[in-house]
Amino acid sequence: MVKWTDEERKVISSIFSNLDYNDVGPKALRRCLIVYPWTQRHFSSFGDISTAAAIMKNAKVAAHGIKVLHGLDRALKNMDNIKDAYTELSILHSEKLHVDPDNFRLLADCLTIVIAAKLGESFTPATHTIWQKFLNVVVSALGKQYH
Ligand code: HNI
Repeated sequence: MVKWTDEERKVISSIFSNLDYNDVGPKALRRCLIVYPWTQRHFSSFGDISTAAAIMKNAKVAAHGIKVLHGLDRALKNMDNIKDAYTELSILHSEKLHVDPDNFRLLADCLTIVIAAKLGESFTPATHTIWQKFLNVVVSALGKQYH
């Protein structure tokens, strides 16, 4: 089981309490789809995502970005058992959606970039280290049901 210090818990809670899901979620998913275009294959039912401009104004992409970001709430609420908290989502992404688990890291990195841009200097290397640990645990949990 992953151990968290009080400081780590504090920093992660503080990032979430200041998180504007409706802004950060869409920005992170758009960036992922544009920077790593192979991830677009999973979103063919979302309408026009054929160009960066189309992705930027696609309402379904924006809505899904918010949904995915809320997918991290379950990690925040289950800090001491993140692995089990993602069993269902891991099975969904593996068996139904067939998302390559390498892509979880790519989206996680896009999320970090968006959050870093928003927080500016307060996203210090120390904060980044803690945030990265949190995302690594989530990414690993999401990949757990792949076999
Ligand atoms: Ni993901 C659906 C969370 C990464 C493709 N995804 C979800 C849902 C959540 C979620 C929550 C909604 C499930 C439900 O309706 O029951 N996804 C997450 C999280 C991450 C992630 C927390 C990583 C941090 N998903 C990815 C990646 C891809 C992806 C990297 C593809 C590249 N996800 C999908 C697709 C769906 C999805 C596709 C279904 C979309 C739909 O509505 O048709």
